[in-house]
Amino acid sequence: MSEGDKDRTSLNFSSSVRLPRLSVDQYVQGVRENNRTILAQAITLAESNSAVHMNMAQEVIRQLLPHTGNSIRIGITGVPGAGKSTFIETFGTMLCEKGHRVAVLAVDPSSTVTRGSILGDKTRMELLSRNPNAFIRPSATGGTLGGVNRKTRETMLICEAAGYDVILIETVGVGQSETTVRSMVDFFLLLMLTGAGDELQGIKKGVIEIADALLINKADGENKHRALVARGEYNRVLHYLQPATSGWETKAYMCSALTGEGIEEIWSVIGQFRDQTTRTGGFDARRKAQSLDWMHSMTQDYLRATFYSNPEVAGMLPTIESAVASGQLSVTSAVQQLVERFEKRDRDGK
Ligand SMILES: Nc1nc2c(ncn2[C@@H]2O[C@H](COP(=O)(O)OP(=O)(O)O)[C@@H](O)[C@H]2O)c(=O)[nH]1
Ligand SMILES: [Mg+2]
Repeated sequence: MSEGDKDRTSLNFSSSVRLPRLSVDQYVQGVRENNRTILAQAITLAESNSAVHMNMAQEVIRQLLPHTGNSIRIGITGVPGAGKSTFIETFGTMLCEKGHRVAVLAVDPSSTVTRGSILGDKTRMELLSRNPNAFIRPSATGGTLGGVNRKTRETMLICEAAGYDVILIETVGVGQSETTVRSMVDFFLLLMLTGAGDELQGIKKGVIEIADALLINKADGENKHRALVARGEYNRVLHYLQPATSGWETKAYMCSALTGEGIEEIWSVIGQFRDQTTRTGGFDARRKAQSLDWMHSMTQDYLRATFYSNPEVAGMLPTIESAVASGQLSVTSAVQQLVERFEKRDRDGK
């Protein structure tokens, strides 16, 4: 059995929804005391899709809420192989040595079966995963990105209530996951590689636009010179782009996750970011806007699900669809009919 398989087995076991019979108070107290077993169970509770668990989790989170928010939330993205896991190992270990408490979470909507890429990466986070000041949680299985989104946000809050003051959220660059992570963090870090000549390969332009820093990794050995050149090129490109955070200039930096060079620097850049945006009020304003966006997107998810799972709507949908497809019914009339049916059923008392 390989290391990765062992991880998978034990995590699958602990991730099953068989949970101990703890009361809400016991969850809250255990999390507040950073009892790691209870912390992990509280997250599992929040990740569960069972209605009973969800209700209980909401009460736990409600009670933890006054103790959340005291952290810097950092999103980390980059193409596979950019060195995200290696970076988190080096960066996280350094932060623990400085006395911080570091929680590592992952958003990976692609891995509904394997519980996330972080698992296979645990071997790359060997030091960090054994550090008593670090807590590593593989990505939630949510099915949809919306589900993963909710679970990751709630996991983040639970970790903050347990006293973790640096939250690192890793995401693989697939689909919308970068935008999702951007919407839940204070600082968004894009890890990059120097390609042989084509520096912009593999990275979607939109991702550069939502980053607060570009970090060219693997600036070691023969690659160091190329990294220097790339840093200059990116800085020129960035000069023409609107920064992701107003009042903050997005710049390119370089580091080696392997040797640790440049790792201190990026932490001090994040510190400057925090000081600067706190002074201008941008830090708190973004967090408030993120909470409101989250509320609205959860409301939309809820309404969409309620609408389409409504038996009356579901029943008439195929007919309406074919009428629209064949041009017999206008889209506006179709929507009107569907919504009327939905609302009528609502009025009739379900
Ligand atoms: N030379 C060098 N190799 C690195 C560095 N960071 C990561 N790597 C290597 O790059 C490969 C991919 O790293 P990994 O952390 O798994 O990337 P991820 O897919 O983004 O999580 C591994 O073989 C690492 O050892 C670095 O700073 N310098
Ligand atoms: Mg990785």
